[in-house]
Amino acid sequence: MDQQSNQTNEHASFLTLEQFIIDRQKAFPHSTGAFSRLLRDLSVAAKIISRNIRRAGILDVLGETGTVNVQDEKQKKLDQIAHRELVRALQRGGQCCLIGSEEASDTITMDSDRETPERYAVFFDPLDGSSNTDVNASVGTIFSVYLLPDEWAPDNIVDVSLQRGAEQVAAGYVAYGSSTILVFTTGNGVNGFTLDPSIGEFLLSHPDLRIPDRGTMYSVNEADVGDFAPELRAFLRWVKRKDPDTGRRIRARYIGSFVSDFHRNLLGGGIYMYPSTADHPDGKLRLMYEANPMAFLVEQAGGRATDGHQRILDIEPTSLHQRTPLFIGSRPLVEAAERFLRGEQTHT
Ligand code: AHM
Ligand code: MG
Repeated sequence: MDQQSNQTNEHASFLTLEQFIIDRQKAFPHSTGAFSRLLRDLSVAAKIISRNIRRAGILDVLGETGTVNVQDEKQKKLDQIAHRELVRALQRGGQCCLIGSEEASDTITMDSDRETPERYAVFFDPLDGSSNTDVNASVGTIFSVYLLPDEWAPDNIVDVSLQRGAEQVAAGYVAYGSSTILVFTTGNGVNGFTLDPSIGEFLLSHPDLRIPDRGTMYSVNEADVGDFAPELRAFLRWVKRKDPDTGRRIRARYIGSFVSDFHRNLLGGGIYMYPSTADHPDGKLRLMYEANPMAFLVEQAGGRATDGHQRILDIEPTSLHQRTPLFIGSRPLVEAAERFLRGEQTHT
């Protein structure tokens, strides 16, 4: 085959995200064009954010804005750009009537298409791990989608939008790493799409992702170990033992960018932990737009997510920015962590 036909056929076997959405529309929770359009809007925002990140060093988008967000964290320019692009895409699309973002103190309500029967609420962390952007390490966007219950009305919309993670109709993330990959679930398994920048399309590259049971990596900020509960320290000693079956030790991997750490562990098997610490007594990660979407994804991939005692998806939310301790990844490793935290296991 000559070089030209090789290039022409390069994408022939890959399904685009749009084709996938159309093909699977019937399997989507509410099987409507509105839901498909919402996913497409999110993917368009992801492409724009990806383009900004890829050219960050040559555009004036690195560094801080001089402002802090509601959690008193310094905002990066890219945090604000990512937030703005997601809000714009959802506003343009008209399927979404409420947004909760890490970068906005309150929920944002908007006029959505009054003809549309479904009303979606979307929660997102526009740019997770954004402290990594200035050093060219990978970052990500996390999103979580709910359908508002029938009883919603303009005066109760904020209250009814805070639902348990188990009610999510879709969730996903975009990892801006050595390539840009969008991974999402609608409750029917997990699929990953790699962005081909030359044609501007997400292509199905990781169909039906399953997290391996045998975890080969653990991810935690071990600088905080002095603050960890004794039960968690015991679990860490156990997890680092030589595996009696393989004679091998687990490896430590921690980027400090939840999306990237999660994505790596999803593909290779492992456990990510952000427990409560002295600085973060309730854990650091936020329930509505970090823990819940990743918990939905990991369960759909065969894994598990808890706060150490309770399934993440069962936690009743009380506020938009509430935090939770998080143990997420391969089921056997997360279950072992829970046994230690409950005091049922104390040593190897
Ligand atoms: P962010 O949403 O403000 O970026 O914070 C969340 C990030 C996660 O991506 C990452 O896993 C964690 O904070 C790292 O925190 P630490 O530096 O305490 O280990
Ligand atoms: Mg974050």
